[in-house]
Amino acid sequence: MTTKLTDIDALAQPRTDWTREQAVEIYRAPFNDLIFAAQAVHRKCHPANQVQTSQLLSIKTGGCAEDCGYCNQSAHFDTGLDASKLMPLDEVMDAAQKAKAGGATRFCMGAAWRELKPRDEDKICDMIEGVKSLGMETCVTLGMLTDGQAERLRQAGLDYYNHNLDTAPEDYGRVISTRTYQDRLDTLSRVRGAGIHVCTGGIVGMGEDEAARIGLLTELAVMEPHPESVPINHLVAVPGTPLGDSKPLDGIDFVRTIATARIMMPRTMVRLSAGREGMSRELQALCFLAGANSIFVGEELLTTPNPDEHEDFDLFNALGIEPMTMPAAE
Ligand code: SAM
Ligand code: DTB
Ligand code: SF4
Repeated sequence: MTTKLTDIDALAQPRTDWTREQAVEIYRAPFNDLIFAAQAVHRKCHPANQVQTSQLLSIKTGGCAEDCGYCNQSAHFDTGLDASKLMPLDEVMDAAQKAKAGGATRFCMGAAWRELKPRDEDKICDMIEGVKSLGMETCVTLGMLTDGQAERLRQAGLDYYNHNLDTAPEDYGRVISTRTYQDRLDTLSRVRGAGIHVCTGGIVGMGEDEAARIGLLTELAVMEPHPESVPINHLVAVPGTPLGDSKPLDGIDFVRTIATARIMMPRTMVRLSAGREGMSRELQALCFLAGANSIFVGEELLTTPNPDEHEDFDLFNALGIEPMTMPAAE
């Protein structure tokens, strides 16, 4: 390996020439060495005790044409979820105002779409403009984009576009059949080309093997430049989906995933995303120690539960963590 876990100054410099073998060495290092390095890199590149908070809103729920095996919003599976139409602007603004009052600095609007349709562009742009006017950072996740759409969103005031790689390329077909890995990469390059911050990550706990987790992290870490934001989701297993009875990932492996992401992408915001509802306070604390510095707040993610405000407030208090009040330096 060219970079040693003890050479923190070198690790703190972002590089995009990572190999899977190097990622394996990091991931499998003795736990104490791994966490010590991840925390040292973390505090070289980020405030040590601050965590950024984003709030999600599902602006269009269910009935999605894609067949992502983890998702209760796919029309391919019967999960009992009611599909809805695109939410009106006033309801979105209400939710954004509440999120801001609750302390969230970024508002992320998600739609259960395979792609953004031209007929919906104006409404989405109005939502972005509205949320931006509240002084919040804006993020959307709307599926695939075609040429020109990312530029329109940027002009409306979009700061971040979330579009996850989800897993390693060789594991993709096991989870999703209605689109390819390359489709995802193409949308991400349109987002990058339009000058929008890139938010892309994945899901663990889907029954993938260690190689797939490491493969995902390597795909993210060879992006030039690194994504500004990398959400690491733990699967929220929903009955009725193909992955609904997946066994949760071992907590130590989850923390290793976070720490490896932190070391391979030192300046990136690493978000401890879906799945916190099923995690102990101690596991979440280990994730922060391993370099996670962003979470989703609010009682709901898109359609599934998230810890309530008081639990997160108590956790931050217990750990001496402050929510970031200024937009994250990404
Ligand atoms: N339809 C768009 C798309 O897939 O890009 C945007 C919404 S989709 C719900 C956003 C992301 O949420 C997915 O890429 C996936 O990584 C994550 N996600 C969806 N269902 C999940 C679940 N049950 N557990 C964890 N993460 C999930
Ligand atoms: C991301 O990586 N995680 C968020 C956000 N991006 C859009 C979504 C998590 C969804 C969890 C399942 C649900 O609540 O529907
Ligand atoms: Fe549709 Fe997104 Fe769910 Fe896939 S993850 S089924 S694209 S809403």
